[in-house]
Amino acid sequence: MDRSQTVPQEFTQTAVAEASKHAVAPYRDFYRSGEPYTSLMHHNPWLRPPRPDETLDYGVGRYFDTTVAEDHEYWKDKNLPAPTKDIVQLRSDFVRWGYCLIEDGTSSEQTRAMHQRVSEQAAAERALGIAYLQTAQQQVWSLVNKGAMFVECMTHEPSSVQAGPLIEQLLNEALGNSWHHLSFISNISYPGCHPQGMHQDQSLIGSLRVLDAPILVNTVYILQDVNEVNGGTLIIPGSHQLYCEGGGRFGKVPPAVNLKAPAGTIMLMDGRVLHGGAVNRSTDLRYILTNSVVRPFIRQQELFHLTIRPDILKTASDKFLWRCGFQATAARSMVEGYGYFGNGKAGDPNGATVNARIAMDENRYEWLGPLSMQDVASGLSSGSTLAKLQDQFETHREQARALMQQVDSNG
Ligand SMILES: O=C(O)CCC(=O)C(=O)O
Ligand SMILES: [Fe+2]
Repeated sequence: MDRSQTVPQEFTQTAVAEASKHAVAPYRDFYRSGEPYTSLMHHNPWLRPPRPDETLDYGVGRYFDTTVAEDHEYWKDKNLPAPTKDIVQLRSDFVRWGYCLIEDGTSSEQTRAMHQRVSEQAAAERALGIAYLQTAQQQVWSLVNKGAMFVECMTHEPSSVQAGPLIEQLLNEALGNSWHHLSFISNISYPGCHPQGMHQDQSLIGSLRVLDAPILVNTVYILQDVNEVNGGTLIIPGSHQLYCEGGGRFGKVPPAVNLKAPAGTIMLMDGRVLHGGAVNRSTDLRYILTNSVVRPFIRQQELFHLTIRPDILKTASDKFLWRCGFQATAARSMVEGYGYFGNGKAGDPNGATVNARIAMDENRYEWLGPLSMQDVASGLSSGSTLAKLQDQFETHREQARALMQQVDSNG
């Protein structure tokens, strides 16, 4: 860096800050707007979430002080979604109410196995002092590494989730045929926990408005009967449509209900519907699993590229790898350029970045850094991992090689 030259005054931090103080910057204002929560809280002050140190008030109309639809004055005659296996009904519930309930989505044996696995895992994480726990709930992250059944759920194998094919159909319809896993975790409400604030699961887009279709769908595995006592998820049915009608902002919204559903139900939830973890007034822990899936341009909540255990990756199916973000194209997820020729399809070796991750796991990945023609002459760079990956997996290198020669002979 040449320090002898002075930087033009207009580029200095003070000058830039001064010139931006009263700037007309509509995009900045838009990103700072806090929408859609600003309008939501403005029109519905009863939705204010409790502070972590707050004692929860009942009988004063707070959002968490509610009950199941069948006992709710406002909701009882509105024909809200009930668990069903009928795909026609599920599809229509999902569009109208923003969620649908798949009856026996997991068999009783599958539900029992998941419930047992996750309760054991959660207890062990608490006992080790490594659990993630807030006033609202405990969350067990990276289920992908914590039981073979969870890996199977991520590709919807009927051996672990019997409604798998139906779930995939509905996810494909809601998100387009390609989607990624955002995260797969367990949410555990404990006796005396606080409610979560009401939220949209696709809040990761900030104030950007998504009105045509969801960009996230949450697949919620219900592992025990849930209701108003033990923390059946709070939902404002149809709120995704209110959000759309308001052009991505909220006016007044109707009250929340507690979800009532038997163990084994799987709820699919539009990423725009308002919902949140409820209080648990029982004496037992309430376990659900949440597997959010998203349009594939979205950055994942769990960084699967780094999270997934090496032994799982080595034997993973192409479908699993695709959904976890290991299939690169020129538009996304390349490693040092490897993936540029990927066609985006599952199993295409040109975009199979898992090969880079395996090399890293085996401690044999060598990154390219700044290169000079001296490095070329000394053969230093030819042994880079990129060169090996290209040789082994890029089936389109021939044309690239011919073009490289052409560029340099013209030069
Ligand atoms: O625990 C629940 O019932 C809902 C959890 C939830 O909505 C979330 O963590 O985003
Ligand atoms: Fe949520």
